[in-house]
Amino acid sequence: VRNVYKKVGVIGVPFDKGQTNSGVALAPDELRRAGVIESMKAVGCEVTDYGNITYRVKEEDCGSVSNMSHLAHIAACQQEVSKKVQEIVSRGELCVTLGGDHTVSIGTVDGHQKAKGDLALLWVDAHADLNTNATSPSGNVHGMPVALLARELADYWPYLPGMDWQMPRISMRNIGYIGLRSLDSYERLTIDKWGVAAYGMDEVLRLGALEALRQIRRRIDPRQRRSLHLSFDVDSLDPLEAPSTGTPVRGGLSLREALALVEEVRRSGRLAAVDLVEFNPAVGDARDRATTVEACRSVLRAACGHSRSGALPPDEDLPLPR
Ligand code: HAR
Ligand code: MN
Ligand code: MN
Repeated sequence: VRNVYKKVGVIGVPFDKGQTNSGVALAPDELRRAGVIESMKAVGCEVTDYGNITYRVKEEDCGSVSNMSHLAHIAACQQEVSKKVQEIVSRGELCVTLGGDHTVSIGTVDGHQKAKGDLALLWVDAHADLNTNATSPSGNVHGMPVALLARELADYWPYLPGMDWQMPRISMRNIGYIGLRSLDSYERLTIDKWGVAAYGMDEVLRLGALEALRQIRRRIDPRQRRSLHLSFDVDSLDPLEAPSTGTPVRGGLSLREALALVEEVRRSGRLAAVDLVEFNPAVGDARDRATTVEACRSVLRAACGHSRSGALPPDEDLPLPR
């Protein structure tokens, strides 16, 4: 299992129009500057950095939709993200996407789905990101990606100009949440109505993170055969561990819990795509930024197969020390 996805393809998506804080678009280059690509290589993976996604807004797609900010930019950017992720996953590489705000997962999940068909989506987040434009308290699209991806919610959306490439193809049955602690009332209603495998911080405390994950995986992928998509919002972590993010909520996952989760998902051998989103280098001071970068680095290393309990060297015949 350790050798599955030895090849890793990284893209950056410097996209910040799903929310209102500037700075989250700086994250991919900030993470590169901090050497996270080298850290992933040090785990033993062959890592290709495909650079940052660029896009152009098409005039004809500029129709606006109420309570949904910057739709034309989101539609154009996420279409490019989807194409690139589809290409990387099809090549058999673990696709690592450095966001950007959480709207980038509209593109990454779509691209992964187009490459692999049936997938199971694990959404690690303080928030459920399950609003439609009709229920969102903010109009910020980073609070809506799951609602755009879910098949069961397709009828709750108006026509979205520019989004024809995107099809809501994932069932609520195959979506699991862990780390939740800030839900809007319609998000709660949606989770209850469809019986979504949604585990908040209360369940993490009651069951333990690993038991919560085991239950989620049994529910979203009962036959253990789906391709796994890990969408990791850094605000799932406690703000003490990841202070540089736009909508921090106290009482979150410890890095210890998050790494155990990511290591366990990786061990499944079916992890094909990872999103790391909502790191905002402009929030907080230099020390906050450094703390958050280190948290991101360790999450990415775990996704690439790093084990905190140590691993055999790749060739397995190191000479004994004399
Ligand atoms: N639920 C709120 C909204 O829809 C807040 C969403 C906030 N942010 C995120 N998402 N970082 O994970 O506006
Ligand atoms: Mn999110
Ligand atoms: Mn969040």
